[in-house]
Amino acid sequence: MSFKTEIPDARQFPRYSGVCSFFRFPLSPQPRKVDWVLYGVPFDFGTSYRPGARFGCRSIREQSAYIKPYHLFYKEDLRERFSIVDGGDAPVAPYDLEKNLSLHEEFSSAWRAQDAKTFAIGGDHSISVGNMRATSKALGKKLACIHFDAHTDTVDRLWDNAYTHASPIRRGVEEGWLDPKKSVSIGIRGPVNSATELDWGRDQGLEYICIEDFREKGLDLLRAFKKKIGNDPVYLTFDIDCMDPVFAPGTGTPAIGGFTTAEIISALRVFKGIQLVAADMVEVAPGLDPTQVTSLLAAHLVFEILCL
Ligand SMILES: [Mn+2]
Repeated sequence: MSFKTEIPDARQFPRYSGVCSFFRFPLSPQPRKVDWVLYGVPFDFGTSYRPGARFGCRSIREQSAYIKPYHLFYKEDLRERFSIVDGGDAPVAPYDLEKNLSLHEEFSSAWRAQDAKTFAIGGDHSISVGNMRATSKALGKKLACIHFDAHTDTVDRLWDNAYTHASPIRRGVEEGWLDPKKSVSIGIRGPVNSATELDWGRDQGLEYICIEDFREKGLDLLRAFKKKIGNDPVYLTFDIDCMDPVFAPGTGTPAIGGFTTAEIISALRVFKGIQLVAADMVEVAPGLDPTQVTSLLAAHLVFEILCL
């Protein structure tokens, strides 16, 4: 740990005061040697249905102000385990999906060059490929992938675009950043466009834990996958629409019958101890949720993921 992560004392500086950063961690627009950098990617031009995820990172920053650093269940303090900063927002290229990914990759790579683990907070799901590229290139190997989502995200093209929010898993595998035989998509559910929805992924060796599998066999399926990936470096990508819209209404493509808050916390905790090297939280569209509970949940889940 290169420096001590300082958070303003909430008894002196109330949580609602000051300039907003993720979890009130120090802001550091310049890459530096830290264990983790959290940064925003305010981009949603990869959205196919209801837009608004470009405002996700700002809203998650705001809601994260209330999250305290000590994990009661793991008995660990984030500040003592890691040096963490808020790296600000990656530059974005509105209207240009591919250029946006290049800018994101460059931003993420600058942090990886300082040996920082990179946590991207979107934005829509198209942004993930930028962080996958930077991480896999920096480590010189393919990454195992834990993907929470209602959707497979293996669509080849939407209106001739290859880099939309419906295709990050497909591009990640095709471009060689993800190892499909060490990848799982958790929370998948219908209705879908056709009977062949899962075929491309299965042909690559990708594992699917549909919500019905989870309901029937529970956490054992996740434990088995954890065993399979062992000590491999892992990319965790979390699409908030894996949650039931009752718990996370603020997202562009909601799907009923998803995880409850209690279920997702248990599911994530199965993965305690994995070799997590990078992550993202995507598809929070705060304008669709006047209560902001979606952003509050996303902020808590970022905390849970960091504590893995
Ligand atoms: Mn997705």
